[in-house]
Amino acid sequence: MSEQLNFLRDMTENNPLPFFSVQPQTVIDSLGKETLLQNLEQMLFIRNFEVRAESAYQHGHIGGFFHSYIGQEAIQTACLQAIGHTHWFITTYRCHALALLLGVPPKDIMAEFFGRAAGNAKGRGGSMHLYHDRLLGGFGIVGGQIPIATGAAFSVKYQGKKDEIALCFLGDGAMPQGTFHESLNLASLWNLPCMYVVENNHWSMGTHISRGVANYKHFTECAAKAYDISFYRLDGMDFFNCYGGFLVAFQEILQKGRPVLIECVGERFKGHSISDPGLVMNGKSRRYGTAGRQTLLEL
Ligand SMILES: Cc1ncc(C[n+]2csc(CCOP(=O)(O)OP(=O)(O)O)c2C)c(N)n1
Ligand SMILES: [Mg+2]
Repeated sequence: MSEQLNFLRDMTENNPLPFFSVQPQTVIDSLGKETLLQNLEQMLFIRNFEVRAESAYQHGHIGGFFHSYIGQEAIQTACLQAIGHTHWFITTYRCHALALLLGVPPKDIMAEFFGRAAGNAKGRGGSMHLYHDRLLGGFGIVGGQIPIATGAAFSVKYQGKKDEIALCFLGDGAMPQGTFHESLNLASLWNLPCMYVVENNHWSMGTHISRGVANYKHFTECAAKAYDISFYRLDGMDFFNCYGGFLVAFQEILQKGRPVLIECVGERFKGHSISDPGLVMNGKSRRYGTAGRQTLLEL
């Protein structure tokens, strides 16, 4: 087994770093059966929607890029359940799930994929650029969304809105970017109500995190420490852990008026995008995400 695959095994199967502690039974008791079933349905809907869209792409009906969120559904579903919709949201090109969760009609997203004028961005944006009342966009430039989220948090604070925050999803590959560091610095200095959520799926396109991020196991936590920001590590494959962690982090932002940095450790089950066959880049036939657990089955 190559060095790279050893790193992968280390991150996914024997991750020694502790997750924020959440008792699943507490989440079950507080949300109740109906709400939990709604969340399960939501995650299944996101997955089926993307499977259908991928099929349309493979039949040549959809052009351009297409980045699937399959495997990571628990993160944004639990987050929205925990913090609600009345905030400012921004994410990467992997934006289909967040758009669906925030209420963009599925037919508007599908029409956008097909390049139709009836699409969410009038057919001009494609799958990476979806918007809604509170969704400031999916972004194609790695790290490009982070300063915009920071600006949204500044605006929320400037307007004196005490129960709103800005929420920024980013990939692990965006952490070495200057935008990440400049944003954390300003958010800390200016006490901005921003939740930065790193969705650490261990890969930036075909580059494993161990080859792109120094001190990769501790980088996120160290960045939080460097900028004096609270840090939470959550299990991105566990709806209950994500829900509990997001809820506590959200309450902390509202109470302290300070940013938090969250790392959700998870996996994408597909390649980087639809044009990536999903094979780890060392020529072996191991696929992304095979060491992972099935969030949907567990819920
Ligand atoms: C500034 C910039 N550099 C490079 C790229 C090419 N690129 C697109 S996605 C990507 C990997 C990003 O990985 P990560 O942030 O971990 O997000 P994930 O795809 O895993 O969700 C790269 C390098 C880009 N879009 N923007
Ligand atoms: Mg990644």
